[in-house]
Amino acid sequence: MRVDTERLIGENRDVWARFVPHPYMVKVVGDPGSLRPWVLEDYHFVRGGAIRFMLALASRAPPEGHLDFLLESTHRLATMEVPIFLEVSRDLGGVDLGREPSMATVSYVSFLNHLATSMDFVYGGAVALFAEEWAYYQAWKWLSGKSQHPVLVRLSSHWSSREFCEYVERLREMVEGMQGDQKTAAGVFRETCRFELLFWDSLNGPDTH
Ligand code: MP5
Repeated sequence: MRVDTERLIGENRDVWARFVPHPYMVKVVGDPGSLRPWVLEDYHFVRGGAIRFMLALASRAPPEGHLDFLLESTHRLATMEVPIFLEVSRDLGGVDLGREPSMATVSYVSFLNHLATSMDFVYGGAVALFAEEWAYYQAWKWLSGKSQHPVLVRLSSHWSSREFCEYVERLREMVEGMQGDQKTAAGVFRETCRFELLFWDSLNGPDTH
């Protein structure tokens, strides 16, 4: 059976309502300096988590199918996104990226890595990758145009760009083009969305700095 991504998105309206826009994003628009905890957390998410997660997924992708796409996307993260964190950290007056991340970030990353290694390619990692990228696209698209602060413009122009949108749509096609079980996909999709919400909630919470 084909996985229906619109249905997955529609079933999680309660989650989107809580983070598009997320109260933390609203705070950031008013005070871009409050983005500092995000820089640390997302740097760890991407550097220590997403890159390895995508490599693990690529290692299980059928060679005639999505291998090249996943490898290119992983390369883009390592070469384009990691420098963004360094640049933004500097522009916000220096964020110590060596500090340990919150347990929300640590558990989100281990959830993704568990999926990539323990479930089969479709049901696990591909659905989760689509969910986290789709969620991020929505979050940053909301912010786009709401502030002229150079750091916010820099970040929203990356995660809500046309290129990023095309990448998310390509992930959607990848998920829809595979044979999958909608119920399992729905479980993975929902858990990923809830982790995404937890990530944003924790930026407002006591576990970060
Ligand atoms: C993404 C991210 C987007 N950077 N951080 C979180 C918490 N969720 C999603 O992923 P990518 O691979 O950086 O575009």
